[in-house]
Amino acid sequence: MKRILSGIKPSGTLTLGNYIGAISKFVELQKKRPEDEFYLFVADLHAITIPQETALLRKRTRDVAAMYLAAGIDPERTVLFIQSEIKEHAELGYLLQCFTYIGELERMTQFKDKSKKGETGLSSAFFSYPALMAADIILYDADYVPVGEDQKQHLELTRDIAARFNNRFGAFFTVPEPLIPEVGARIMDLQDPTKKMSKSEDSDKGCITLYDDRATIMKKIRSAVTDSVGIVRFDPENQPGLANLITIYAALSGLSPAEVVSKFPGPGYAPFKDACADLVADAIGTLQKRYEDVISSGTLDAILDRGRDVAGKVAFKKLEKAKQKIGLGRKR
Ligand code: AQP
Repeated sequence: MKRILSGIKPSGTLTLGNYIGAISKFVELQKKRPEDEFYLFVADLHAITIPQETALLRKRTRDVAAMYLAAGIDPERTVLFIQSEIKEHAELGYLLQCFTYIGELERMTQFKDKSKKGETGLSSAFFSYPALMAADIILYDADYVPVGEDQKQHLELTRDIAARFNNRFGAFFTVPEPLIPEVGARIMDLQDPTKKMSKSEDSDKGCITLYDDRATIMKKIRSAVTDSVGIVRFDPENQPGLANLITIYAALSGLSPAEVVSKFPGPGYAPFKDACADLVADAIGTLQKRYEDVISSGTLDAILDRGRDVAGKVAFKKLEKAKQKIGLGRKR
């Protein structure tokens, strides 16, 4: 039996990128692997590395949990919890900072991107957050971590930190492996296909959120930036905007990009864009209905309480042992 773990930070409104690259893949994995254990958390401690508004953060935290359920995770087979409700994450995060080099953190793309943009007032937690992310994962000895492409580098650092700890104190943490989807690992902004679709960016037109209505989705996809070639081809290098839409279509339909292309012999992009918009609007519409059902069912808190209790016990034991290995406190 393997343990599979993933998380999303409630740092903005969930996007189609989060759904395709992470949430839907987690659900698929759970269906495909009935023998495995699934841990899923809302990474609210990560969200506050950038300033958040109190009430909005609380709402988004519940929303992420509800959206996972709406997407079809099985609450009976998932330990679903909120990161900040298990204090061991922060404590192990600190301990792992002591096993992480400043140079490694400086090389993280997310940090470099923000620094390059000349953003000032970045918190030290934003800098050190990959160590907390490592803690989130190895605290539970997760074997596999399904994530989108943008998290690959953080996963590699997690593996290095776990291996470093193990080299020093003997085999203790499981060294996790990332699971990155073949299709949809990096959904791009519809207005700027060189940029990832992100929940915390102010790109309203380029970003489809999981709360957009049908008309908004149709409009955003119809006005997505493409090119003047006029032939539906999957060519990410020369037709990046179109390739992004084909990827979205492929991910939601289960077809390969080549199969999607063969459905639209052209000329022009309008029929393809309309079909893509319909597919996205249907998928998000279904998700929204199920989200309403989850919220009105009133079961969310009980599921999160159970998740907290189960994850809390595992986390407590692992952290205690880690502290003993390091030599902290008195020997027990
Ligand atoms: N555009 C994307 N395409 C595919 N997958 C994506 N993910 C994020 N954006 C895309 C995946 O969704 C999960 C969410 O991870 P996160 O919330 O911890 O942070 P993130 O990766 O930084 O996501 P965002 O949406 O870009 O958030 P902000 O704007 O707050 O930084 C991960 O598995 C991620 O790979």
